[in-house]
Amino acid sequence: MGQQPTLHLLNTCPFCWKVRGVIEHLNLDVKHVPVNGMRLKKELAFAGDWGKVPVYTTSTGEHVVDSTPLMKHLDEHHNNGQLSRNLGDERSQTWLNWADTTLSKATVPILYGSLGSALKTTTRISKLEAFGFVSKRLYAWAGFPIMWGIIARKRVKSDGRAPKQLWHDLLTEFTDAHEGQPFFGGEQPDLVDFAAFGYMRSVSPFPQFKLLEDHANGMAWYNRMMASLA
Ligand SMILES: N[C@@H](CCC(=O)N[C@@H](CS)C(=O)NCC(=O)O)C(=O)O
Repeated sequence: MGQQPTLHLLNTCPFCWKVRGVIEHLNLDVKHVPVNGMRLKKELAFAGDWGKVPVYTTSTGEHVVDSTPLMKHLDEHHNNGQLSRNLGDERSQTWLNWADTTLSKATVPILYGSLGSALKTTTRISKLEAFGFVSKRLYAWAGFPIMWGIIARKRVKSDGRAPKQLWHDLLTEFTDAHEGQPFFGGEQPDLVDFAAFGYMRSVSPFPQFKLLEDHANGMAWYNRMMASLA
């Protein structure tokens, strides 16, 4: 039996949302442990020098890191690899890679792409995460110009599209790749669906999610994914 498995996470981390989707879909009994984003290295030192969330600790005390391998691990150990059933195909490998490289880069511009949205985002994060009293305020107010100025504007500029347009284009590309099926994986979702779903869902605690809500096919798929959770 051993100990209850744990998932060390940041509540707003997109990579954590990927894993959380699989945990909920499989209805696994996993304890969520939110960590303080300002003390990640220290709080995650128990798992070696990876220093990033998510970190999953199995019932036997083994640590598994890196969201995509971690999703596969959960699927293999608790679901007979059903979600990974298509990963032998080139199509699935291509789109899994697309989610982890292209779609993953779209979350920062939508959350921090303008000064107003950056402030909304850091304020919201400071409420959702397990910060200490001082670091909470520091993050909300010092974090937003940093995220806006340095990171997001660079990304928005290098793409050229407004963050909303970028998301709409990506959702169109992705849902077109479903080839008329309800999910990328066909009748049922697979690991590629859960990777993409995690990135999109990580925007859901923020007001900017409404910018994605008028993508009809994207939202229809998103709602089917929500309905697939236990
Ligand atoms: N490839 C990793 C990336 C994880 C990652 O970058 N997590 C962020 C939080 S969203 C983090 O912990 N960053 C801390 C750092 O890089 O020092 C995964 O997919 O799990």
